[in-house]
Amino acid sequence: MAVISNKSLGKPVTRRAVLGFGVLGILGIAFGSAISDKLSGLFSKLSPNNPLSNILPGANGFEIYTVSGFPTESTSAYKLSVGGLVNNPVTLSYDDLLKLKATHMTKDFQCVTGWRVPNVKWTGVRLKDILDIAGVKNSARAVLFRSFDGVYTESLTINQAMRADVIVAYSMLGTSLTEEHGGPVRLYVAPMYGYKSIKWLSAIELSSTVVPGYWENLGYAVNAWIGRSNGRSDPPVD
Ligand SMILES: Nc1nc2c(c(=O)[nH]1)N[C@H]1C(S)=C(S)[C@@H](COP(=O)(O)O)O[C@H]1N2
Ligand SMILES: [Mo]
Repeated sequence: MAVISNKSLGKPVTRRAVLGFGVLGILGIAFGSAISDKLSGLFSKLSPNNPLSNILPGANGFEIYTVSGFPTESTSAYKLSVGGLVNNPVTLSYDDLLKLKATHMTKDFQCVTGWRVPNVKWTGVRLKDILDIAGVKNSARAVLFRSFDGVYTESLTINQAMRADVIVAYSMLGTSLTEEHGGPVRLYVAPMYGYKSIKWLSAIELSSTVVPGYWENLGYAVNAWIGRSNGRSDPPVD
């Protein structure tokens, strides 16, 4: 695969990523990275609810979203901590996740801004299986998720987290999760809008109350059921 040095990202990126970040990349080369960094910052503040976000189209119909750059972590360094109100706090490596029972799903991905990618192949471990390993205490009512981007967070109630269609995903679109889609590991919450599916997942914390996530603090619904929240009338998913 062609590797092109892209000034605006400050490191070599793959051709696929350059296609995704083409506009900012070209501006970065034409005007220097300072301006494209400012544009990146502007984009971050505007997404995901502004049409300008369309300047970063991804492959397969996805838009690539980030509020805090593109953090990198190798599969060998990757760690997922599970803590808070659990009986056995654990830290799982990427290999640990691969050894757990795999769940495969083919389901749509729907962003609250309106774009939808049908029939996406996902593979990962049911969140429920991971929570069962850690042993959720009776006092736990909610799950908080952190990203190793250091900024993005998400939340689910215990009941939502235990659903069979909520997975800790390491594969998407038929390949290992790419960096831009949140690799090595992201959450996939099939029945909810895309902002629930936190990328670059690093920590799962059980808590006594729901702690609203990044976009939820900015006004988006905490219970982000597709078609039943955020004032949209999309058909509900199964
Ligand atoms: N860490 C992190 N996760 C995130 C986001 C983000 O900005 N940062 N954006 C969310 C939103 S609004 C959507 S629609 C999806 C987009 O997933 P994609 O970038 O793989 O297309 O990621 C979600 N997870
Ligand atoms: Mo989104």
